[in-house]
Amino acid sequence: MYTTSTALLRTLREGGVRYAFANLGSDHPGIIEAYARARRDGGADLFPELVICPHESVAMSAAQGYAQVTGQAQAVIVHVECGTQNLGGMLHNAAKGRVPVLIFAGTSPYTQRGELPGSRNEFIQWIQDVHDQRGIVRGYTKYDNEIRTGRNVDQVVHRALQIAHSAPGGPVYLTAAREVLEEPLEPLDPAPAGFTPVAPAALAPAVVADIGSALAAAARPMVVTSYLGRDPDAVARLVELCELLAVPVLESVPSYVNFPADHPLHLGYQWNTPGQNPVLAAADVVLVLGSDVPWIPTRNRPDADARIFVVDSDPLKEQMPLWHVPAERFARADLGTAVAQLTEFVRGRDLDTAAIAARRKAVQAEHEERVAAVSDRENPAGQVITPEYLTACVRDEIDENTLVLNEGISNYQVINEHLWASRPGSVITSGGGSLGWYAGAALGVKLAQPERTVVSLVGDGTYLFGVPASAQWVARRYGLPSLTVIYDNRGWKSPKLSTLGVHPDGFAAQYNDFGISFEPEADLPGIAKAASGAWARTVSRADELPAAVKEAFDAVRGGRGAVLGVQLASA
Ligand SMILES: Cc1ncc(C[n+]2csc(CCOP(=O)(O)OP(=O)(O)O)c2C)c(N)n1
Ligand SMILES: [Mg+2]
Repeated sequence: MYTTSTALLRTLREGGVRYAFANLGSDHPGIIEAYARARRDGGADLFPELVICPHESVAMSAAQGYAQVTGQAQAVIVHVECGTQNLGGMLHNAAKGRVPVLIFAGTSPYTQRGELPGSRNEFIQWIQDVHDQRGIVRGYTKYDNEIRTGRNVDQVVHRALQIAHSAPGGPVYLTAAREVLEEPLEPLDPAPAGFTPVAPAALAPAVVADIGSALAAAARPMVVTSYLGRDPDAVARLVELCELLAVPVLESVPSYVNFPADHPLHLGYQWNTPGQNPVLAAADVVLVLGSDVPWIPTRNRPDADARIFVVDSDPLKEQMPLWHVPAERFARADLGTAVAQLTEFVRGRDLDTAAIAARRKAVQAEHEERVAAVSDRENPAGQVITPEYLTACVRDEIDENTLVLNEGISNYQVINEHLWASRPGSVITSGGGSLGWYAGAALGVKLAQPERTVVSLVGDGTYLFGVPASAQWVARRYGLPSLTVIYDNRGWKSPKLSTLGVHPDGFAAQYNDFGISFEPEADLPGIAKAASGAWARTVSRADELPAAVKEAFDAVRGGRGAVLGVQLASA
């Protein structure tokens, strides 16, 4: 028996989908049957491996995490419209982070009297019949379609993957009704010939000359980037360009490692940082290389006379209704390619080497000053654990094989500053704003790179948004241990900071009445212990911290999942 379900699964695997993160339902008998048949008769290795996820949000961020470290879309299989709704904010993250994921959902059967195999036979199939299932996700997907027959399922799936993988990447969504999934077929040839993603784009020669001449002639040039390091090879190219001209690099809201933190041209990090960045204010040429928020103009912006250039795979942020950077040129290009073109252009020019050498010296002095200030902040304040000290303790256990997932929220910037990450590809974030990504993402990256030690640094609220009971169960079931360190301020500090930003002297501030406290707190690591048998511990004293962090790393390196709750000052 070869059905549309068989063809769908074989096509996914041919298209590079190694795993299908799945949450099953009454729409999936064709798929479940195809797996069972293949496991009995042979051929299951021609399908994606099923990873059962008890919550869809975990499935979605697992697929995102896998694709963030490999570039390869995986599949998420969910149940009709309600499973689709449960993808929720994790779909937002993949869309905003421009990460390819293929989502497949069944639909309610479209016959109700047994006209076709798969026709309705359960009450829920009337209740789950909605007018526009694909519309639920359309604001967050690059492509959606319904598979209407098995005869061309290979074309529809390969087209969806081609679009998902083409820059800027993103999620795609396919549906099929039960009748279609049951349809018997002549076997297809599911090979993806002719469906490669769009090739990387280069800058037009006139744009290379324009930006290259501006950089070469600038007195105080700088680069601002958030996600150039999505392509780890682009980082070395950026280092080469910046070294050639002594251009410093500011990482604004970084979702990848974009420039080595230990490089003397590294200018530090900027998130919701209050106040004006002096280097940005003084810059005469600013090159924005892959950033959604290069600065926040109400707090911090370049000089009105600065010459600004934007190079991005998505230079106009077409999915954002309100966005503007006052640039003199916007160019769409692959960042690694564009940077290599600029380097080549600049190499062919007569450069003012004395001015460049002087700038290099000045930037290096600033860098050293900043490093010293950051390292001063790591000293613990008595027995109170500060986020700076905690991050330093974690950093001490990190080796070249460790991957950090940063979902530290009000501590995003502290984590960047004190991790001091210099290896491209060693730190990632969700790239979006829906909390709880770490829990599934840790599973996805561990599946993709089992040899790596995976560490999530998360807020206490974020820990819970990740549906840890579900994610931890998956971790044990599929042998995917990781370490989660909770920056536990027993509440949601960020909405408190947001309120203070708008109403610094309001009632909430006067009465310390923000409604954000989690006291009395749940046993957060205990949730993981119950779900997966993870190593679980909470610490609150600074002198206990280094040993606890080491024990947690030892547990995870020994193959056991671990959750360390670290009590900081209350939010
Ligand atoms: C899915 C989702 N719900 C709500 C929010 C709004 N939100 C932003 S930050 C935050 C608090 C997060 O708490 P925690 O992880 O403890 O970090 P903290 O702010 O305390 O550092 C909330 C609720 C969000 N971004 N995403
Ligand atoms: Mg918190």
